[in-house]
Amino acid sequence: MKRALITGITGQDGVYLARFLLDKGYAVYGTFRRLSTPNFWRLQYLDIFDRVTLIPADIIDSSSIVEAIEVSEPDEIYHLAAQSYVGASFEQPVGTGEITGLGVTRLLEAVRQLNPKIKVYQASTSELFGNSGRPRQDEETPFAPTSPYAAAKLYGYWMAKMYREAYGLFTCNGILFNHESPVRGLEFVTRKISNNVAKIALGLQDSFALGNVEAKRDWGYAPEYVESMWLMLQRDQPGDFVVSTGETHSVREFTEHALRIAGLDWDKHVRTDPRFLRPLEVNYLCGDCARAAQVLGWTPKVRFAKLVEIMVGEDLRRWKAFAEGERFPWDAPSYPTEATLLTRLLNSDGARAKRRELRAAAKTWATVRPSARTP
Ligand code: NAP
Ligand code: G4F
Repeated sequence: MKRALITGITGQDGVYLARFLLDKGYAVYGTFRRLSTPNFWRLQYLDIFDRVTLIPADIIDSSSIVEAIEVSEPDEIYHLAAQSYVGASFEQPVGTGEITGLGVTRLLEAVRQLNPKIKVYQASTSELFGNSGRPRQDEETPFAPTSPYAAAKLYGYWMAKMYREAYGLFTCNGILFNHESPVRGLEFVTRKISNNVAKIALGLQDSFALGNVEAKRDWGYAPEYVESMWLMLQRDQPGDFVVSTGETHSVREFTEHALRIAGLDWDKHVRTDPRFLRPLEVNYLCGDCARAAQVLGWTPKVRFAKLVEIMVGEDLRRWKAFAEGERFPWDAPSYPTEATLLTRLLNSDGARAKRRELRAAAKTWATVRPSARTP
């Protein structure tokens, strides 16, 4: 039985990759950070919490990485742990460098010293390209990072490549474009939109605010993207691969489609607020994944419109189910804004009437949202 260690198993990609590897028959180990409040909701949501072995480790602490490798004895390591939010990297540039950048070197050094035969996947990103000016970005496009996050990831990218060339380690950089899902963090724009549209559709809120709605991204579906990580490590030769859909859409288009699904109108419900603008912006990303298609046999299946439908459908279902008394693993109740809304909703005098209203609204949504619960 093959053994895999996933750093950052509690994140979006971590849980989908863990499920994928379990289905392939792997023994899956994953690192988690000690937090004052545990953060295992995604593992529970996919119903795999009991099927993985969790090891406490912080990527800024070399000794804990060594321990994680010694305990798990992996054939493959998927290094996903990072401070992954670009916006926060402007507020915490040093911390982002420590975790997202130097963390890669800590991991590679541990592999080099403990067992250089372990294959390593490094979570690189389309943010490396910055504002390249090219209509499509591929493995040959020059890098031009425009955030502390992207600069830290560029350092990680080069270290992975350097350890491959200098020490013969099997390291692969997956240059993944944005990929989303119902377990995406609420701070990222796609989930922020799907969550707010769901609340508005169910009459719980009037409007919400966004930053730069003209920014364009190449958005894919996370459960598909984790397969490309595994495919990279199954080859005889290590390499670097762009993974993308080849389609680009603006934040405005994503929002418009989400509103359309719920029968809502932009002018009534969406504002822009300069508080959500970044000091520097990546305006346009669109990937060319021809190499991944040719060498790995990987191609995307879920396209833009379907992705928006999956995300809006699942957030609508969650708000409705919670209001009706169902309890399930979900991040929203941990956020003060959302928790306040939920508490008010459940405790108000008109709660019963509201629940009746929600049930009626939900019947309408049942006809427009995706039929299956598709996490
Ligand atoms: P995510 O949901 O933010 O997950 C990040 C993971 O890293 C979480 O498990 C988090 O743990 C962990 N982590 C953060 N700081 C850590 C530390 N100091 N020590 C140990 N673990 C730490 O990110 P994601 O979307 O799954 O992305 C996975 C990786 O791919 C990241 O490296 C990201 O930068 C990269 N990437 C993502 C995309 C995308 O579109 N999603 C695209 C390209 C590249 P907690 O749960 O405790 O916070
Ligand atoms: O959803 P975002 O925060 O993702 P971003 O910055 O593209 O980064 C994500 O994808 C990268 C791959 O390219 C990953 F490496 C990274 O870890 C992360 O997963 O923002 C997307 C776009 C940006 O242009 C942002 O300025 O949406 C714009 N935006 C407009 N209004 C907003 C908002 N972003 C957020 N988070 N919140 C807004 O209100």
